[in-house]
Amino acid sequence: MNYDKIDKKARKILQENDRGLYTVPTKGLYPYQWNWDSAFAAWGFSSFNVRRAWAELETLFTGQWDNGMVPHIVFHKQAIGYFPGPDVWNLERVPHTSGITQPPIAATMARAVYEADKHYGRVHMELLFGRLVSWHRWFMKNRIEDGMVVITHPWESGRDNAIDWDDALANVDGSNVGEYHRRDTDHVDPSMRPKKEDYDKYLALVQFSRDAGYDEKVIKSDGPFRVGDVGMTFLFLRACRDLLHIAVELDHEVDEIEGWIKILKKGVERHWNEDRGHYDSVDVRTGQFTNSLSCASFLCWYAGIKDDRMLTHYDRIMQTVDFGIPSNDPDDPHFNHLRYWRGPVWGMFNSLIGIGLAETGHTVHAERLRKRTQKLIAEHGFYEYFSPLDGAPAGGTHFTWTAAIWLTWAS
Ligand code: 9YW
Repeated sequence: MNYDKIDKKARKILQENDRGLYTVPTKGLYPYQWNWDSAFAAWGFSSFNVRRAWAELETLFTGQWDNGMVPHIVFHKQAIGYFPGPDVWNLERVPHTSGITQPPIAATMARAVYEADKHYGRVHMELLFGRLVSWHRWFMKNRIEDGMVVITHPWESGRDNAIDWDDALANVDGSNVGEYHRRDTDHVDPSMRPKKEDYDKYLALVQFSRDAGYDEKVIKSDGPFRVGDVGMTFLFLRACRDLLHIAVELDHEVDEIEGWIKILKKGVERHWNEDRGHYDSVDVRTGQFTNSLSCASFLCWYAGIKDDRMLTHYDRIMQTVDFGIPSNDPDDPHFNHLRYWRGPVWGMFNSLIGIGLAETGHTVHAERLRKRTQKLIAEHGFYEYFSPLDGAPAGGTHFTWTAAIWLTWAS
């Protein structure tokens, strides 16, 4: 296999999805700037154009709210083909944004971009640092319960229709959202996307937050969906550690960030589901575990938790499928190998799990995961996700984050 050719293709995908100062996840299906996709894009750009990598992150933060929140989508300019657009979120600010957040991996990726060229990056890192701190402070103030990061919409997790949310969504009434035209299924096979009843609930949650004026206090007291997301907690803990590292490097105060890390480490303990023997999400409205073993549970190592108990599940799952790590345990009766976050394997998720494995000393596991991901992409292309059973490509094509992780990790 000629990897030079694939490297070139990956760079070309980033360039094709580049809208000047931000990158779309893929053209057609996702025509705006998505939060964590952009952080991956910046990481990818840092392998050949550090200047462009900083622009990506800086443009993302033009969407930051006054309260520190960085939204999951920034609608820089009007585009067709995606629903729900800015009119549904109905926010006055410019640039228009959505009203929820997404996994806060920007600090982690900013650190990687900075380390790619410290001389060039110093001033950019200084400028972004304060913005990163205020986003993290927003999380600590509004979204931490028992040390866990609480999501108020499945979209915030980045794993929209994960099995983890099924029980909690039973409390959301999607029957009154009115008529709407979904656009995702115009682009992609509907059997690979969330179902209509899921979308009804996603919209009901958007309408709830919008009607509450996006007031976090009201969302906390009355919100119908509030789940301590194990993936968010691990990613945020990781991001806080990276932010701490940056703070030390730039000679900033560290006490506040160290305090956050302490709280989040307690949250990690709360995520441990003793009955099932794995990290799990928690419905904070009921106090119940979601009893779902997803790819997010394997982010423990990426968060710096040296916990070998998860290796037993990891090895079992990797023996069950040809291409890991599936977004959900294949032994779960709700597993579906092609339906989005209910089974498919995502290259970008593998990169995070693989880095975590390597950093905690599981180098054989890490290398195997990297090689399998490499094979998937090299043989099939830069797809959004793949079947873990036979590697069949699925979802959108020419995907930014799949190209980004090829350049930085998989190749
Ligand atoms: C949506 C863009 C986004 C990702 C999410 C993924 C999906 C759909 O696509 O969300 O309509 O926002 O679940 O993680 O950021 O790639």
